[in-house]
Amino acid sequence: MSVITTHKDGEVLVIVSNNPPVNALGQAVRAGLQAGIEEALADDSVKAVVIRCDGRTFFAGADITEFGKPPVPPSLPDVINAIEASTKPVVAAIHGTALGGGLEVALGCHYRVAAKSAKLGLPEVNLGILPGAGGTQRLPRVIGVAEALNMIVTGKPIKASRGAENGLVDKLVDDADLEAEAIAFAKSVAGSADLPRTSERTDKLKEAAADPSVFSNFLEKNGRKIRGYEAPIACIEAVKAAVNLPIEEGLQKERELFMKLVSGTQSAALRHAFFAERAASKIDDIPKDTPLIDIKKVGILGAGTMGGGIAMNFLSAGIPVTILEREEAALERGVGIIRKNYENSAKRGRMTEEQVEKAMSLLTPTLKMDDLGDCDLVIEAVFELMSIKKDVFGNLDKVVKKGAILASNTSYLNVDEIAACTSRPEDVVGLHFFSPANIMKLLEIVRGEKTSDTVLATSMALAKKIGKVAVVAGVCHGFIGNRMLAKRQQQGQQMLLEGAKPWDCDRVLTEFGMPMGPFQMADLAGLDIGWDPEKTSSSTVREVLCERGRRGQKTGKGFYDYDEARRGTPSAETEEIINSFIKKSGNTPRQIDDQEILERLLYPMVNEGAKILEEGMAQRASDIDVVWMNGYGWPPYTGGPMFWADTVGLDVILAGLEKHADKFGDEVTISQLLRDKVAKGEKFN
Ligand code: T1G
Repeated sequence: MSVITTHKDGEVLVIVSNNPPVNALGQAVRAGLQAGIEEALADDSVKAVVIRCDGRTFFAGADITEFGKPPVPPSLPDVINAIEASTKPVVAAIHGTALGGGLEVALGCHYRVAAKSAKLGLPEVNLGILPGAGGTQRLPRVIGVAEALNMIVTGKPIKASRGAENGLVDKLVDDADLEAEAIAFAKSVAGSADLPRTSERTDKLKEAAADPSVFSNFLEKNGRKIRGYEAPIACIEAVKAAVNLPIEEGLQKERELFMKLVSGTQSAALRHAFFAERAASKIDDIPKDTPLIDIKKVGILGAGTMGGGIAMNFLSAGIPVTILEREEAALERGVGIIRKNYENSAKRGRMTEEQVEKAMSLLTPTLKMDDLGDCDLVIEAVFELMSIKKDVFGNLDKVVKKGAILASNTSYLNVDEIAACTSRPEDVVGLHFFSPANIMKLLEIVRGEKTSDTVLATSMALAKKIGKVAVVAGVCHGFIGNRMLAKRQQQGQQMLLEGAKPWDCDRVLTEFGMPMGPFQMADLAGLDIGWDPEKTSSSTVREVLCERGRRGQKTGKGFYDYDEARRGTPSAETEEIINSFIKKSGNTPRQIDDQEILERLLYPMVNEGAKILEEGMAQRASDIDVVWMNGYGWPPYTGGPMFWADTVGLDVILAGLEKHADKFGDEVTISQLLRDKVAKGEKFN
């Protein structure tokens, strides 16, 4: 069955694509589209053409799996030029998501009819490239430079209704009537001589040609967000070419920029991130048709920062939540923070007042654990102490209905030990959310030894429903993310005693592309996590900082001194404390260069990632990359720690680990998997 078929409806030839799952514009689709246009032009009885897609969406772009392979004609630009050059009107019938090359096909058409629920966008920048089939030249010609610049550089799609306002969509129709409306529209323009070819338009370019400040204003507004990325800059350059060059030269410029980006490491890393995120949702060793539990009601134990954030994920997805606290005051405070967070989102226009009230109406606060009895899932978010966790799960086991999922939001602790406190360890799983839990995309699903397939599959499906990127992790201390983080933090502390300054380490990692370094992160989280003023003994830099009231941003000082706006500056007191420890250690402080700092902070993380893989605590290396890109701000344009290690070269990583072995001591022992891969010349991904 060909992916492209054609049929006639009166004098209209309808070209239909059926290439599941998302009608990607692979070679067969491109060739079919070209043949369809040729068929229409060769048949005198045909007066107009409609292009539409079967399945869940209009073309969602070029076939990303073809990237990096030798191109097979016809190219997408050639197909689109053929559509645009057609002497018979071509109408695009858009539903689902017209993205990338899909929107470029629609821009090559003379008219666009869209279903009300459709979205239209050019997300190529998210793959480290730019629209390479005319999108950067044609979109500004239709909707103007400012909005086109925003769509192309941010990659964010717009709703069809906005398309109807800005001229991208010629007619907005009910989803069910799309094909009929598109054919009727085609019949209404059939035979018209003067077809609106997008590439011939310049009216929407004049304003920017007269006043190019639209570009500098855009950069000023978005500069911080695109720091470190190559593609956004190239996108701006391409749109400038649309304003300043004739269409042919503009298309040429776009192509040059596209070819440079698509063969670069950033795009390879971002494409890896795209597929890694989709792979993470697959659990290799459980059947695809594993039955799922229908989660209609969720219970949250603890209305603190984590409990409140976790609750919001379910409320925002329309799932009722019962939230439990021990004291009225704590409950009121927790519920109050949830409402405030929602109202802040409404103030920023991210949701309506109605949506705020709808979400809050689904929340039931309680002081009685029995009220969690009929929940389908209960998530515990109480203090990170094993004795408390065991106590809570013992009680939950008594009150929550059989068949419900009992989940712990622990960040480190042994989920099997917690599960053993119940009569139903098969129903126990770790659901490790990241703070702020209503914002951070990552969810580590911690698979216990006895966790059932149904509980695991249900957790993965639920994660998608609440908009999380979920990764399965095994039971080990700190699971995937925190286990690797501990190695980085440990080396940061170690280097302080050798002469490195906290702000040197942080600068090296922020220049690498991380949002913050180990010491900025420690100050944000609070230096007193796990610190006991009763038992403190001035035995570490961190203890002395806490003893001196320097407990992080919340106390206005930690490793750094902070001003009212929480901007950190290096602290002389911290330096004096560190120097006293260096003196006590008998070390001779030395200048540690940036490369050594980078190697000692990141190589042990990669090594720990390799151990996580060899122990089976992660299904695949790309899962580790997904954890770090979605939970710890690892720069996606390097693909995550394991992909980055592949680009640096595993032999280089191994050599670096061996070079610094004397400074690592027992903290870092080299993974056998890493050694084996180097020996075989293999990569992690
Ligand atoms: N090519 C190949 N496979 C694709 C694909 C694509 N463009 N889009 C999705 N898939 C696969 C995906 O890997 C998954 O596979 C399945 O489809 C379902 O996807 C010249 C060069 C459309 C919004 O960037 O954003 O055009 O895991 O799980 O959540 O200018 O997929 O099942 O094996 O994501 O419903 C530009 C990318 C390409 C859009 C649907 N287009 N796709 O989301 O399903 S570059 C994009 C998406 C381009 C031109 C340039 C989303 C979606 P599997 P899914 P979903």
